Amino acid sequence: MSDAVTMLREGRTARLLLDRPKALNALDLPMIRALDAALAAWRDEPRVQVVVIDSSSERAFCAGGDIRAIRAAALAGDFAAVEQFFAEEYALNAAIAAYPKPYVALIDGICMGGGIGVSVHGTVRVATEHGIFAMPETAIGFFPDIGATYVLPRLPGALGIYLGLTGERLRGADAVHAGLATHFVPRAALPSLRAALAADGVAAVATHAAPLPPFTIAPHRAAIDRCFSAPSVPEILARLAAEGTEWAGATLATMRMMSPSSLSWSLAAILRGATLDLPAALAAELRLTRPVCRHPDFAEGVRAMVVDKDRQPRWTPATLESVDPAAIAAMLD
Ligand code: QUE
Repeated sequence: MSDAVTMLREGRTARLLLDRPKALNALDLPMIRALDAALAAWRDEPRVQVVVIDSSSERAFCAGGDIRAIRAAALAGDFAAVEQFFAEEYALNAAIAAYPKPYVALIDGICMGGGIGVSVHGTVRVATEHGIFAMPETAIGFFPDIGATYVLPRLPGALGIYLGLTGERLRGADAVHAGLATHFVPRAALPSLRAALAADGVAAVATHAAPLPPFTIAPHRAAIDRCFSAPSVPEILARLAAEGTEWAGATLATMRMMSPSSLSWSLAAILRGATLDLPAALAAELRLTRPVCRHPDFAEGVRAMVVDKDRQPRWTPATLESVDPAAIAAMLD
C-alpha cells in the first residue's frame, strides 16, 4: 500500500486524502493501486454513501502522474513498466467513471493531467478560487491522456482543443464554466462542506456552492472556436496569425514553445476521441503511449520541464513544417 494516500471514514463519506505534498501529490503506481483498492472496498459497503477525494495540501490537489519515473523507465528501455503504469492509471480513470456511488473531488490548488484524471470522471468536481486546472502535456512531448481525448472534445465549442494544445490554466470558476468542474466553493467553505458531506451526503454540495463569477475567457471564446476548430495544427496557427490580436499573438507564442510532434499527435488524438466512448478512448490512449514514450520529445520534454527545469526543450523535429503527417497518422493506428 501507499502511505501517500490516507483513507478516512467520516459519517456518510469515505475520504481519499492525497498526501504526497513534496511531489504535489503526483500519482505514482502505489498511490494508483491504493485508490483503486479503496474504491473497490467501498463499492459494496452500505455505510459509505459518498466517496470524497481530497488533498492534504493547499498547493496541489494533484499535479499529474509520476512522469519523472515514467521517463526514467523509458530511458532504461523498460517499456513494460511504462505500460504497467498507464494501464493501471487509465483503469482507475474508467473505474471512477463507472463508480456506482457519488464521487466528489475537492479541488483546491494545482490539478493537472493525472489529477484531472482522478476528478473529471467523477459525478461532482468542486473547485475553489485556488483551483488551477490544466492539461499541459504538449509542453513535455506527451499528449492529453487520462480520458482527456474523450472529455476535451465534449467541452463547449473548441475550448477543449484549445486547452489540450496550449496547456492554458483555468482558475476554479473558469473550470466550472468550461465544464471541467461542476461547482464553485470558496476555500474558506471547504471545512464546512466536508462536515456537511459526512452529515448529509452529496446534497451538501449544492448548498455550499457559491455564485459563479463571469468566465474570464469569455472575450476570447469566439476566437477560440474560429481558430481551434481548424483541422490541422498548421491551420490553427495560420488562423491565430490572421486574428491579429494580442491574445492570438500570445497563444501563438505559447504553441511555438510546445513540441511540434506532440501538438500534431495530440490534435489527432482529441479529434479521434470525439467519436469514441470513454473506455474506447482510454484504450486508444494506452496504444498511443507506446510510440509517444519512445519518441525523443517525451524524455526531452520531461527533462526540460520537470527534471532539470531549464524550460529549454530541444524538440525533434524542431519545427512544425518538418513534422511528417504520415508518421503522426501511423502512430494513431
Ligand atoms: C507538463 C506536464 C506535467 C508537469 C509539468 C509540465 C505533468 C506532471 C508533472 C509533475 C509535477 C510534479 C511532480 C511530478 C510530475 O509536471 O504531467 O512527478 O512531482 O505529472 O510542464 O504535463
